[in-house]
Amino acid sequence: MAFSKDFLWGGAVAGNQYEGGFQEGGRGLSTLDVLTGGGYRKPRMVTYRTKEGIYGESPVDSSMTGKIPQGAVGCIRPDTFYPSHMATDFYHHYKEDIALFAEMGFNCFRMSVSWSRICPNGMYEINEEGLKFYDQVFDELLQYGIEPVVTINHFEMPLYLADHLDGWSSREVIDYFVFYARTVLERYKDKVKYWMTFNEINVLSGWCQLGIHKNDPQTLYQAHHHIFVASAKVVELGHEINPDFKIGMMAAVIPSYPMTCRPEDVMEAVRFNRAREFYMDVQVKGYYPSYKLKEFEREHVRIHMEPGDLEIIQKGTVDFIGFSYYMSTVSTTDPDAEQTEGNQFMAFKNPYLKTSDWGWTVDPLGLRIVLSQIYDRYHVPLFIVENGLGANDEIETDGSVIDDYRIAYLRDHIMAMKQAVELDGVEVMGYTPWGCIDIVSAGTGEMKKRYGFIYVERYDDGTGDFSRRKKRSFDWYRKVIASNGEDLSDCN
Ligand code: BGP
Repeated sequence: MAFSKDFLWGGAVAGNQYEGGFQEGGRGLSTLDVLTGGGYRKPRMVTYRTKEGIYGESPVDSSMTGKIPQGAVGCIRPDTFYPSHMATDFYHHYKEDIALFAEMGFNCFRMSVSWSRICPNGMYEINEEGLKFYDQVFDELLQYGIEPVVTINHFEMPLYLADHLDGWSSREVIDYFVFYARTVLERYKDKVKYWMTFNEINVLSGWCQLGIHKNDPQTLYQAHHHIFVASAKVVELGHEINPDFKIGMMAAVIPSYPMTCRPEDVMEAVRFNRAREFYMDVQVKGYYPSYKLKEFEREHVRIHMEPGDLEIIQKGTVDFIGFSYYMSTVSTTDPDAEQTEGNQFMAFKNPYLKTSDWGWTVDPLGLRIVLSQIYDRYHVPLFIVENGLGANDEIETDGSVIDDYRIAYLRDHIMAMKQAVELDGVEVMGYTPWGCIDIVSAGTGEMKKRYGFIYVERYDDGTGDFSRRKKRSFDWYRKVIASNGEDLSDCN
């Protein structure tokens, strides 16, 4: 058998995309609450109000950057639809959803805790009702033997911190974040063992994700430095609270191949891949790598550090690397190379590979390649905490959803993961496909872009009764888990 007996099989979601209940139970507002829906090549919008009281909106690019003018505050407009407000209403459906996950045989479930549900304005006030909600969710999971895998921060920040402190550009936010993290680590120390600090740390940018109003390299990297310090403090603190905690980092892994064997293309791929490796070097090895320090020098980026920051980073290295993997790209110096959509950025088209309906390059072998490369470089356990196919699922006249394309995508990726374990000796802890139940897309704000094994009747015009139905992939994945990844055959 390729996978160990305690291999973690489950699924993954994020608060702002599935939880809903945005104004229930004392929750405060978060930056993502003022993000409208969008669509394929139709940007989501941030809605805001200027100092003069004028409403405005500005587009969020594919990297979810989003900008609002200095002095303006994020605001909800009464005439506008915000998909995350109800999302897929896990807030009221969690018992039903968890029962379905248990039926599939999940032994883990990756979810995030909402900062503004615990600390409504992001500061030192605790909302007991918010804590109780997650108590109930974790208890429900544990009753079925499902381990929660918790992301402490998935792409959002309390609106108050963005509006009043310019988000992560302020050093003070480190203390607020550590306070919030301490609150959840202590509260759930006997219920949750697996944690990740920041989702896809390597792509965080702009107002929606970081609360910053400028997105130039100086502001961005200073904000990231604060996040590194905050994350390292939380890792150390977590290990003090419960030495059995496994606390990981989380990165978006989108490997890039050189388009040709021209050394310039190869160097371009090195540059592209380093943009991600930087975050792993800091959080796993515990230092700022030389190639990044040189880049800072060239770009005139000066990170302001307090005495002790580097020691904090060194001490707070993570126990494992969690990562998302959906696609690969290619690197080229050819300005006319054909582009295609990508996860949070425009990618280049690989002539050897197909793309999904949303333009993302499908590359299962790329998963084996990155698993080997990352493991060789860092020698820590790896956890694939996101992988999946966003597709336009249709309900047939008999009520079924036949998502064979999703089965094929996941089968090929699980096969590649298995080869990495069996043939390359990579230590993989677990696999949690993304959006195991349909949720709102982060990039496009759509419901139409579905990833789940479970279909949720919720649509982009705000209609739908939130009822759940199993797709064909539901039974397939149940069989995969039951056989610990040995039986990947279709259920025909
Ligand atoms: C990752 C994010 C997720 C998720 C996923 C799929 O980058 O961590 O939050 O949404 O991508 O992206 P999308 O929802 O845009 O299809």
